[in-house]
Amino acid sequence: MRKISELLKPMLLAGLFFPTAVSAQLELKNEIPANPDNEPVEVHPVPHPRQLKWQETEFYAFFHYGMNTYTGLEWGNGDENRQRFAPTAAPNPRQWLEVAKQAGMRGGIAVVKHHDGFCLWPTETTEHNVTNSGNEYGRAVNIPRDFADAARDLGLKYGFYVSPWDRNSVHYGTDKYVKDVFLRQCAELAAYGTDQFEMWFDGANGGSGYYGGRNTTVNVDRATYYDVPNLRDSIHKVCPDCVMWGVGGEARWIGNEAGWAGQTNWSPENRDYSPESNGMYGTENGWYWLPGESDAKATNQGWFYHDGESPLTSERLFQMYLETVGRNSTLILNIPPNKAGILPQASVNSLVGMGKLIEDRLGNDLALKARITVSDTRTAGAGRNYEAANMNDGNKDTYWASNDGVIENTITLTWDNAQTVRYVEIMEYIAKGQRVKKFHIETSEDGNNWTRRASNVETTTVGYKRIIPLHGSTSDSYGSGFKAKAVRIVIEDSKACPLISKVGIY
Ligand code: FUL
Repeated sequence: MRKISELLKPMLLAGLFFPTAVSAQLELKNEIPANPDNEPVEVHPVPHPRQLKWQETEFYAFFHYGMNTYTGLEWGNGDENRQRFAPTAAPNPRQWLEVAKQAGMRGGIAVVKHHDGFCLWPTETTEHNVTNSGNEYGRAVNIPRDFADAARDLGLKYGFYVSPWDRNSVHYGTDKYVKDVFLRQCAELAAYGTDQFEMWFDGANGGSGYYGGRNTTVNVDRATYYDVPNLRDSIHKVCPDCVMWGVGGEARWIGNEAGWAGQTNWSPENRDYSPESNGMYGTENGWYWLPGESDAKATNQGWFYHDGESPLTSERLFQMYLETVGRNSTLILNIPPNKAGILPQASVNSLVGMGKLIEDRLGNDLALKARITVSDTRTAGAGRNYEAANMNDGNKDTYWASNDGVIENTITLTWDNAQTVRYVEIMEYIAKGQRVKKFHIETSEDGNNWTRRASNVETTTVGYKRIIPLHGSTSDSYGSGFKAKAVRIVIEDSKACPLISKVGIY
């Protein structure tokens, strides 16, 4: 390889540079950026602020409702007679969201167009919409409007599922479909509220369909066909906090529809990952922030309502919660509205039961009345400290940190009297990147002798939130608990000094 000086020589001889300019350019600046708060440096990649807000939604509902509710299909072909959309009563998205709230959810996403292309709002992009449906109830439907209004009223986040694949549109597969149908539909939906938290674009893209009578198969390259960069930019201009899921590239599919994430689950990921094999786990040294979302059904049949379906038990749903929200993923749990456009009572009971389990089991944080001590505390800065007490102050913006280079750490919570403990919750301050690689948990009945708990669990990553059932099982997680005067979290390995914003003990 030629030395730089040799490369520069001809230029200097040609009089292109003055020697002083060259030396000024080559001189390495040794400036240390001001850091009056002694803040730890980020471990890249880090989340965009909208991804952070999205992550905090944690647990939200999915509502598959539409033409399929009346045809009994899961994937309509696109040739369904519009008259078949005929609700037996006025659909009531407010009831959907009230149940979601009682289940402990913080938001919901409504399907407003599935692969059959039938739109649940009066769109200008296609005739295949509610205004041409079979009865008065149907013609009055405007799910995005009513869903957004109800969500705001109930203090919940909301968003819409709009299928990029459209088996009805004669234009599907052409540029015209993307510009005049799909992007315009997304823009129409964005107009229902600038405070949307997520737009959902499913992965099923292209194949056979009606396509306006063409009755053919249309295949597209989903990576390029939908003009995603343009879509993302235009939606973000109006809905700055709206995470574009799936083809939007801001949150990843967890890779199964069974309601579980890997015990080891990194939010960093690479662009070329395989969702089916790696979605559950992420990639430790992945290049960009692509957090996992787990979509799962709360009922035993399809995504849409089917006669004869029944809900999963509240216990099973609680297990899903532990295996998703408790493993650094969000959970989007599907509850199908029925032909009357409401959630059936059996689903309501199961969901409300789930909410009660979450509240009963994870609602009384014993850490709030514990003393917290740590093996090392980062030196405070002018305007910020990194004290252990930041982990049980109820403030997500404060965190405990150790000094740079101090990777192994212990966090100990102690009570005067023994408590019965079953779950430990740990949250990293992920705004500065996901760090923890290995930890374990111990309890002590007398405050002196320690026993390792959940030793069968992969206590590797933490991420935004990790919940560990101390007896090691998520399927029968409650049990009788352990008597403990103290609980100790031992951090064994981390990409850099760990930053923990919360420890909860239940
Ligand atoms: C998939 C779709 O094909 C299913 O019908 C369902 O909507 C699911 C949540 O996403 O991609």
